[in-house]
Amino acid sequence: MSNQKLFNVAVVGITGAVGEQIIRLLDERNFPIQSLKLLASKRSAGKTVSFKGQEIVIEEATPSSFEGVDIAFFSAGGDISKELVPHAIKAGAVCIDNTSAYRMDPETPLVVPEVNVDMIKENKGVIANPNCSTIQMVATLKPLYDRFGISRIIVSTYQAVSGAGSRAIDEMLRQSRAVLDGEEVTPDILPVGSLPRKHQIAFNAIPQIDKFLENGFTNEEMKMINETKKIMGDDSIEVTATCVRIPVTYGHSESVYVELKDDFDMEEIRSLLANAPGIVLQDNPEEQDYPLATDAAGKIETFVGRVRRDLNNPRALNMWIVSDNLLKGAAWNAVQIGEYLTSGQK
Ligand code: NAP
Ligand code: 3JM
Repeated sequence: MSNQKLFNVAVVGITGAVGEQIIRLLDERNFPIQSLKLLASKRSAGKTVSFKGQEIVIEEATPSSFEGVDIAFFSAGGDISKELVPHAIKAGAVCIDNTSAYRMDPETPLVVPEVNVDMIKENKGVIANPNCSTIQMVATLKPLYDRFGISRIIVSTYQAVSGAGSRAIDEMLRQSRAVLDGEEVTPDILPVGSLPRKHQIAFNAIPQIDKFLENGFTNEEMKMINETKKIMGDDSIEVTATCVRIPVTYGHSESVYVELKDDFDMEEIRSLLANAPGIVLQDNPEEQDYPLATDAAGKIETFVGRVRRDLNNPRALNMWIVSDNLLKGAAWNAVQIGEYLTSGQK
């Protein structure tokens, strides 16, 4: 008999693409659960989800859902987090929020455990999980930052449709079948569910993720820019991003150009990446071996390859970073934070 303390856990957004992965990881990792409350919208209330051989009935998430809850995972969109996180905190829960609602709040730690695990203990009831594209990039660049410093990052992303939720996965599959069958395609969700203009994702690349801001960048691009500085704790890093949706189901890929502050040799760069926690160096061009979304899907690690010195700037590198956006990019990073809380390492 283990005498590990057990926790009352709630998951808000359990029927979603992220929520589904959170519960799978809680099961696989044997998260120390005393009781598990599964929450979603009114639409899902009454449906059941099986967890460790038990059928758990989904309840509607309301302000009074959090009585007795110790740890609450939120992935039901920013508005739900803004509404319900304060109630969960009041009820005594620590919230791990997957949405952008609290990420840039100066009082809220924004945590990637491989980068800034110490920030977890600074929480005042909510810990924010960064954007998926940011997480895999900062986790990979952290050892290079610590050793050489980083002055600039230029990133272009190739993002999977699952990042836009389960309905976007269905839409890509439906459109792909329609194109192959020579039928007309009627876009319904992408690029942004809440905006009226839609574009075909099947056999296409859409240079818009989230809405446009006045500066010409999209909100997703600004998340990468602002969150990278906050997580690294360094506002001096110059970051620019172009975020693109492509017809891949799971796994975001990123082409990253990074300027370091000091001279480096490639052997040391490779060794730093190969030994970084949570990172797999997969870089054997002679065997045409490099990270692929199809290989990274379903894995919790982040994969980096195509690592090469820039031809114009000898202090800069180019690389290709791939990770499962629903795992390290969302559910795994959140459950990892939960594991720090439950292990008392906070
Ligand atoms: P999704 O597949 O569309 O699922 C949305 C979930 O939210 C469903 O469980 C849905 O429940 C629930 N929901 C919707 N309205 C609700 C309401 N009024 N009250 C309670 N629950 C409600 O989306 P997803 O991809 O899982 O993403 C969910 C959220 O997680 C996103 O909106 C985003 O904020 C965040 N996210 C974060 C990352 C990251 O990188 N950290 C990545 C992806 C997403 P019903 O089935 O009952 O409608
Ligand atoms: C990924 O409805 C919403 O507020 C969710 C929008 C969203 C986000 C977000 O801003 O929280 C969809 C997909 C994210 C994210 O991780 O930033």
